[in-house]
Amino acid sequence: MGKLISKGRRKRDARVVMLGLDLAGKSTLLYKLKSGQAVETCPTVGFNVESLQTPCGVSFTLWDIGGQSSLRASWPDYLEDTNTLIFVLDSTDTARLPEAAAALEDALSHPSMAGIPVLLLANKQEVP
Ligand SMILES: Nc1nc2c(ncn2[C@@H]2O[C@H](COP(=O)(O)OP(=O)(O)O)[C@@H](O)[C@H]2O)c(=O)[nH]1
Ligand SMILES: [Mg+2]
Repeated sequence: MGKLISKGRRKRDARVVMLGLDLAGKSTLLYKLKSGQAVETCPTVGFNVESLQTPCGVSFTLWDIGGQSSLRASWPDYLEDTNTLIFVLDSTDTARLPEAAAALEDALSHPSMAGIPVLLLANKQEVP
C-alpha cells in the first residue's frame, strides 16, 4: 500500500485529494461518502474537506478541491503531502476531455506526486 496508509501502531490515516474539472461530481462524491446520501451541490469555491472512517479503523481526510479554471492554479498547494490522488472525470463531458487530460497531466507532474497512487474515476457512467 506504500504511502497510502501509515501502518503505525496507533495511527492509520490517509490524506486523499480529489481533483477534476468543475462539474465532474467531486463534491457529490464527498458528501455521498460522508453521509451516504445524495446531496445537492453548488459550485465549490476553494475546497471542501471531510474526515471519513472505515469500519476497519482507517481514517481518511478527503479534500475536494474546486475545479474551475481560475482555481486550478492552487491545485499544487493541495498536493503537498498527499497520500493518494483521486481524479474525477465527467464521462459525459467529451468536449472537455482534452482539458481534463491536460489538468491531470499538470497535477501528475507535481514533484510530490512521485510514487503516489492515483485513482482515475470515470464518473456519470450511468448516463446513456
Ligand atoms: N448523472 C450523474 N450526475 C452526477 C453524478 N455525480 C454528480 N452529478 C451531478 O453533476 C453536477 C456537478 O456535481 P458536483 O459534485 O457539484 O461537481 P464538482 O464541481 O466536481 O464538485 C451536479 O448536478 C451533480 O448532481 C453522477 O454520478 N451521475
Ligand atoms: Mg464541487
